[in-house]
Amino acid sequence: MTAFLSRPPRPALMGVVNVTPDSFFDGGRYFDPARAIAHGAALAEAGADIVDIGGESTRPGAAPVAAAEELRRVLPVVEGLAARVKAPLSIDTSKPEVMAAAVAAGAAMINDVRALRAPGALAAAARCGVPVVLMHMQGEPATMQHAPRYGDVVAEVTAFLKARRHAAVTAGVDPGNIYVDPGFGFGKTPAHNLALLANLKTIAAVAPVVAGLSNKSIIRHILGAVDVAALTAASAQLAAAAANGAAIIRVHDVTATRRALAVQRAIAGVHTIAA
Ligand code: HH2
Repeated sequence: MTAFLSRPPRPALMGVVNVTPDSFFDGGRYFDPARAIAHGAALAEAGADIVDIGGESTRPGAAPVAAAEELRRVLPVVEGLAARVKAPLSIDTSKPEVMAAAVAAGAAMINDVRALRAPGALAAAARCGVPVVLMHMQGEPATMQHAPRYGDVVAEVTAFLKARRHAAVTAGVDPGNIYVDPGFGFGKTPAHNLALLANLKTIAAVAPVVAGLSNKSIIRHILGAVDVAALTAASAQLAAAAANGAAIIRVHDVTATRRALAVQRAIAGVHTIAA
């Protein structure tokens, strides 16, 4: 893990702030900059090690957002949070101009669901000189859930991430600054998601792993229709499962996830069972 994170005795928690009208879980709730800043500050207060700010929804079916609009959404929030919280900020974007402007405004990490495949993104990330998350996605958000197909999902996602890591290093990104993410729910069926979750350690051989499972459809597939409280509890449990292989866990509810991780750590700390 790079020096920009003081390493906690557990996977680092990345709290999510979606400055969008249409995100699948919290769409519209933090579209107003003041509310987004207050939410990011609350996540940091609750123990988020990183606060991830995004201005374009990537939920299945989401429409693309123009760079000018994305900048208008995220820059005031990056500036406001940089002045207010100590936790490093990450910018969730695929656009080189948003990466550059957000880092200039105080973001300390780039989180790209397209793994720097947009024209100019590799060079922009290299110039920014901050840690980068490279995520796997099959297809594009508008259509990615129509018919995801893989021969061997774990092998194919791992090979993609290895290739994108190589491309990033070739473009000048510091190898120690690279994280990879299998992209749960991004062009994957529930079976694909579970196979990736069960094999996170294979992916961790490429680079430290970021895992985002919070409130994704995998949970509804396992549990059926559930209310928000059950969704939050299940999200925290899935995040704790991902902790077995992930360096960073991306979550909407930092407090619930910290509790689930504390239970997991307590269990892991018991080495012998009294007869
Ligand atoms: N998932 C989402 C967005 N960004 N970044 C990484 N590295 N990993 C993820 O799994 C990931 C991500 C989608 O979730 P959310 O931000 O809640 O929704 P939306 O894209 O609709 O804003």
